[in-house]
Amino acid sequence: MGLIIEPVVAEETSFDQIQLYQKGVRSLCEGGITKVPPKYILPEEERPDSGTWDFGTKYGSSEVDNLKLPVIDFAQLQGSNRSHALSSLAKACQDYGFFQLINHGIEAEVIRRMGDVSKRFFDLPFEERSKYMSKDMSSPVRYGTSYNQNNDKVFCWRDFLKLSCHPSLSEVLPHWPSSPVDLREAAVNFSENTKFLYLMLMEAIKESLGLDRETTESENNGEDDSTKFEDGSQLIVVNCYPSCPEPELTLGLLPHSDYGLLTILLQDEVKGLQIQHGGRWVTVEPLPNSFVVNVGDHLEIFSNGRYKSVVHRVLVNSSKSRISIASLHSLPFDRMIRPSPKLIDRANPKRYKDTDFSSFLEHIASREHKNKNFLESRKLIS
Ligand SMILES: O=C(O)CCC(=O)C(=O)O
Repeated sequence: MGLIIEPVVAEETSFDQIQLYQKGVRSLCEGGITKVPPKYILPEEERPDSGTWDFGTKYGSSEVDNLKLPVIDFAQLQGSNRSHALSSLAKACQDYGFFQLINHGIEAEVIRRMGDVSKRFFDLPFEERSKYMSKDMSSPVRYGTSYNQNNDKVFCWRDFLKLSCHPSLSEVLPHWPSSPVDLREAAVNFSENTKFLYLMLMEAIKESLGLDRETTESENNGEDDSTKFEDGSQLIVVNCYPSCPEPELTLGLLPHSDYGLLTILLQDEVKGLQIQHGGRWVTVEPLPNSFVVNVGDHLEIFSNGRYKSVVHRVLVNSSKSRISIASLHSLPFDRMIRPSPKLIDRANPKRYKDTDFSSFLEHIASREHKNKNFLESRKLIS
């Protein structure tokens, strides 16, 4: 028989219910629910159609809500049309902080297998998935729910599997889930392919900022700059957003920005991702065979504010569950990220304090990560 959770006021949430929420949204839904439990109900002003950001346009109700992001053709970026593609890339990073990447060169089979195995992972019984639950942020594998289930007052309608790719794939691989049996192979292929894409994109981004290899080498006291990108951190996050009986009351992910340099995101055909653009929330139209790429906080810092890390959130819906797979890239965890000296002058003074990954971890452990509050805390000029 399905488990019915009666609406209760938040402070009366019982221990059993807390235990249930900690197991994640999949488990909650498997019990059969017809209402969103109070733990997931956002205050009215934070709900998807609150009007705070969309000037009264109800989400999903109008064509204006759907956004065709700038499209960057990876093949052009690698070919004779590079300078034109670099200008489009610069414009996309400045004006949107997001773009869709087409002709990326990753084989369709690599993407299909990663999507398929991710779905099968979330279909496993809770007992199998729960083997990978951990509170340790530096664990090579973490299964969990919401954004940070140790801190979040209101829970997000999302479960996740996080696969760290560090310090090396061979070291982390034995810790990754052994079921489904093909998960490790599919995720290794996916991570290697997205890492290559990231390295190529960072080369292009540096060039678009006027930073050639010699400039960045001299900034690093002669150390080859490419090593700091090649040895950089990579985290694969598989997000699962089950269908939700009352999607207008909750969110799959609250408004946030990403911490790293670049995020390369694979979304399935179900809409859900929204970004802040032109003072309102707009839905990113899924584009077949593409990746959504976005600027993270570290790239906003590195570019001294020229490229924008844009706040985004995820809507859920009542009929379809959605899966997205994000590959988050940054410098090695022990490296400082700072504005490139070449991008600082009298007209553009240094805008951010130097920062590293541990300061981000301290930040999210001590408060809710909302909007761009980490980047705000690093600002020298408001
Ligand atoms: O699911 C999505 O479309 C976005 C995911 C996201 O924002 C994240 O993983 O940080």
